Amino acid sequence: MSGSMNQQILLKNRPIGEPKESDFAVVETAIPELREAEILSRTIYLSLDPYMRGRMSDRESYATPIELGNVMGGSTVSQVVKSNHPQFSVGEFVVGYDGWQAYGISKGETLRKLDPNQVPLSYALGITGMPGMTAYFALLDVGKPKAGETVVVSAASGAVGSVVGQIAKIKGCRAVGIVGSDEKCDYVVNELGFDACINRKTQNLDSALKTACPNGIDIYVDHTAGAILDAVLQQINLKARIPLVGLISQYNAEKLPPGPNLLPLLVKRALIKGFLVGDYQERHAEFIQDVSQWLKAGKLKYKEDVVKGLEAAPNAFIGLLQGENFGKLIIQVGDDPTQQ
Ligand code: NAP
Ligand code: FER
Repeated sequence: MSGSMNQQILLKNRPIGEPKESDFAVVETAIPELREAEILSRTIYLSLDPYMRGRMSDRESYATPIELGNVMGGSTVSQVVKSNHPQFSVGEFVVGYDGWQAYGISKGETLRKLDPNQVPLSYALGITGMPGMTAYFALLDVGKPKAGETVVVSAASGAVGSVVGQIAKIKGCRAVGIVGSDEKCDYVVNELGFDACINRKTQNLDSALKTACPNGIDIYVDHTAGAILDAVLQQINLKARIPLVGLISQYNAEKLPPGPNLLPLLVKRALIKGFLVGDYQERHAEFIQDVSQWLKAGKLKYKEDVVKGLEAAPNAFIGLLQGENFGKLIIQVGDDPTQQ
């Protein structure tokens, strides 16, 4: 293959908002001579995935940005056309990370062989690849579905969402998709077997979710953040689980919308969990025993902000919400005979 030409797509500019064609450059380059232990493979399929938008930007993220002028990265299914590597032979099919180019050279560490007799080769970029694995673990390991529960997923006809909903059905759950067209809705329900689907562009999310999830929402696999997450949160059930998998509604955003930036939660795999003290009634004795002991031993300090007179209560309360209290705010309404 030496002497042949490669076609590559480079990142030319960092896109502002939606990427434009002019942010990329298509170039022809000579394929370099293969060195020892290297493999030259011809790209058959290139995966395009939402995360690539993040790599085009130099905003701080979980992934390092692609440098301007470099070939765009991406997962590929390829066929080996030349090999100086003992473990890879010409003609073999591999999945790797050769990027947006017609030929890739690698040392084999990033390549995994594919058996074309199992499933179509391209599946390695989808249902049996990274997106399928995302769906599987986000739903099963984080979502922990139980039969009878309701699972909602956004981008439901896509690479990850379609698998989430179908695994939810396999686990005996009610699966509800959210998508961006009637055609996708029809596919999700009639081909994939979801129980219901909502068109996020034409339907009112709040009322459509109420209708589609009569028993509330137990698991929401979030691919979008933004307005969809907001609407889903209004209808989550007690002890619902929300794997935060993607924030695609913000990937093109130049400025983040008002409200919390959820990306650090995803990047740090942090967990936000609702809490109600009432759930711990049965462990009251445990609490009292420890805290009393720590107070007696001087291990706990405690400060009160005592405001005198019931009539001062409204103002004190107003002040509480403005941070004017310093310590636990108490209104002393009458005498305490135990104190002088
Ligand atoms: P996909 O669903 O095949 O394609 C993206 C879909 O997102 C679009 O078809 C569109 O579907 C929806 N979308 C686009 N812009 C949107 C917006 N502004 N608001 C709401 N929805 C919008 O892509 P995928 O590969 O399966 O990825 C889905 C999500 O999973 C992405 O957020 C991705 O970043 C994330 N992901 C995360 C991990 C991880 O490890 N955390 C791994 C893989 C994927 P509709 O128009 O039908 O809504
Ligand atoms: C995505 C694909 C992959 C994404 C994140 C990843 C938030 C992260 C993968 C990893 O680092 O394991 O679309 O969006």
